[in-house]
Formats: sequence, C-alpha cells, structure tokens
Amino acid sequence: MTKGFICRGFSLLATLTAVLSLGGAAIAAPVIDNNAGTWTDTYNDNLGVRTTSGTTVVSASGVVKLIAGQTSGNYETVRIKPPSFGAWGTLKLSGTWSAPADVRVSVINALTRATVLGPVDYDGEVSLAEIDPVAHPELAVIVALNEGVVSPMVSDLAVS
Ligand SMILES: [Ca+2]
Repeated sequence: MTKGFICRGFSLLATLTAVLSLGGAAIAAPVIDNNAGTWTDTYNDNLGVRTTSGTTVVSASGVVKLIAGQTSGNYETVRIKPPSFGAWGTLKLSGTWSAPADVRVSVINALTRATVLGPVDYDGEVSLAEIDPVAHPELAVIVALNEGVVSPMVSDLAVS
C-alpha cells in the first residue's frame, strides 16, 4: 500500500463521514425520478441553481429568497433533462409570496438559451405541454422574484 493510496483512502473516508454526518435531513437536490419523469429541487443545497442575481439559496431552510435589502432578483436552474421524458409536462413552484406578479417564470432552451415560455406571473402550475421535446430536449427555468407585501421565497420547484 503506497502512501498516496492511504492519503486518498483517508480523504475518501473523510468525505463519507462528512456526508453521513449530515444525517437523514440531507437530500441531494435536484432529485430526478426517471419512473415518475420528474425533476424536483427542494433547495436543501444549491446544486440545482446555475446562477443567481439578487437572490440566495438558503440550504438550511430549503428556500431561495431575495438577498436582504434587494427588492428584486432572479435565479436560473441548471439544465433540466430527465432521460425518461417523452414530453414536457408542468412547472410547479411552492413557497410563500403575496401575489402572482411577485414570482415570474421563464423557460428557456438550455442549449440555445432561446426563451420558449414566458416570462409569466406564476399563478399556479404552468403547462409545458406545448414545448416540443425534440426541438427542446433540455430546459432551464428562470425565476424572477419581486418583493410584494412579503418578500417571496420559493421552497421547491418541480418540472415534469
Ligand atoms: Ca425546500
């Protein structure tokens, strides 16, 4: 056994210990369920968020919200491309906000970055059924947050 191997072994052990010590509450996000054909991000980490502007992922509480002092901002998801998809279904957000205009969503082709839907006020589940899965095999969602009566927080985002 070489010294290098031992070091790598300890490093791996340290990594595993770090992962295990997070306990059952840690959910690797986003979660892709190939059987259900869903892509879900619960924001328990920032792995599903590609970029932020004026917003922040608060992993401990599992939400995305405006940075303190900001009245607007946005974030973009990583590429959404669940292999089991035959067709795009819906975009669904959960969280707290005071009016549909506080949360506006756009859907882009993650490869060409062309907008394929929106921006629209989020007023309940958005159908993605009109989006051609052949022309647009990978999508990304851009969520724009605007402070209303309350500061909006998105607690999860699901695409099917
Ligand atoms: Ca959450």
